[in-house]
Formats: sequence, C-alpha cells, structure tokens
Amino acid sequence: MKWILTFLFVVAVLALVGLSALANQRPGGGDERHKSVEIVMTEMRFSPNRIDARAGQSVLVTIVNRGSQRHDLAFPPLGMPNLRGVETLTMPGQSSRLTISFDTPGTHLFQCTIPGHAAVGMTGAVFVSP
Ligand SMILES: [Cu+2]
Repeated sequence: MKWILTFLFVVAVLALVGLSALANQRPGGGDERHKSVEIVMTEMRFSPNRIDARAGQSVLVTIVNRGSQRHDLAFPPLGMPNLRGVETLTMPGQSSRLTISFDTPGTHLFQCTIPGHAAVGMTGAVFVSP
C-alpha cells in the first residue's frame, strides 16, 4: 500500500509543477504590467507607428533616430504644455526613452512636433485595451 501513496504523491507533485509552469506562460512573454517597445524614426515616419497596450500597463518606449534630421515623439492631446515633445528630442543616430501609461482604454495619438513632420505623416497611436 505504501508504494501507492508514494506514487500518488509523485503524480500530485508533477501535476502541480506542470500547472505552475503553464500559469507562468503568458502570451507574448514577460510581465504583463510592463512592456517594452522600440520605435525607429526616419523621414518622415515612426516604424512601427502603432503601440498596443493595456490600461494601466506601463510601456517603456525606446525611440531610435535612424534618420538624418532631429525628431521627437509627443502626445499633444494629453497636454504636455510648453514641453512640446522636447524631452524626447532625439538627434540623428541617437536614441531616447520614455515611459508611458494610460489608465483609460482608447486611442492616444502621438506625433513628431518638429514643424511640418506630422503633416507629412510622422504620426502614430497607442491603442489601449481594457
Ligand atoms: Cu520628425
């Protein structure tokens, strides 16, 4: 009888190990509360120009300027008065980082605030799901 109990114990342990391994697997991998994305800036576009996030999730955005002009990334509708994206102003060959987090689901537009750039397509959006 003792071997049966031992056998059941081993099966139970293996099942628990298997379940916890499954529980740690998340789509896309990584911590759901934080994610990182990289956006390449050239003339005159962001690539990709779309960021997907969940409400409350903090997203570390690394912007890399592979163009020949300076660019930035700003969220004018959110109100960054007097900053106008200057904190992400990035020279050719350089990169910058910013962390964004949106509490409300929806579409949050961003753009390059260097005059004329957004008008010819240097825009993008963060799509925030509940
Ligand atoms: Cu630009």
